[in-house]
Amino acid sequence: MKTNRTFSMLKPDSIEDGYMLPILNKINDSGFKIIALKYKKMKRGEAEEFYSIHSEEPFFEDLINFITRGPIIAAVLEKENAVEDFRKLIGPTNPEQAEEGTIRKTFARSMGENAVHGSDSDENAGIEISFHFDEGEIFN
Ligand code: 3AN
Repeated sequence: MKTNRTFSMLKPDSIEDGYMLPILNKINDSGFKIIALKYKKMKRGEAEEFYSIHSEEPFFEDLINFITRGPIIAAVLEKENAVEDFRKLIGPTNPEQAEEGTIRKTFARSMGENAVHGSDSDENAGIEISFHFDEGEIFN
């Protein structure tokens, strides 16, 4: 399997709950190399673009309000099979359905406030990484 990249974002709930470092540790200890990292607050327009796939969903407004209400941590992670392995590590969108040991089971509050984002395909990983980072901000 090839070494590749995925995009992750620690969402405002996990920062508010004091889980920034525990989650970064868990990611590191699970074999992902953190090759880019940024602490930032997303602007409304940025969030609407990032989540444009959900623009017709009934939860869209709540999602945008949530993701822009406080800072996030954006990260680029490198590992063999990064996208799939990271989705396994975080667990499903609804933390109630997540297995013990997954990030969402341990740290998420709810379906809407589920602690962390992980790209769902290599294609989207590429799009999401370049949305948040210039190539010069990525170190590997
Ligand atoms: P994931 O983050 O597991 O890939 P997506 O991309 O389908 O999930 O959804 C993006 C975000 O939108 C989720 N992380 C969650 O915060 C929110 N979301 C998705 N589905 C729902 C839902 N049915 N109700 C409330 N919020 C949702």
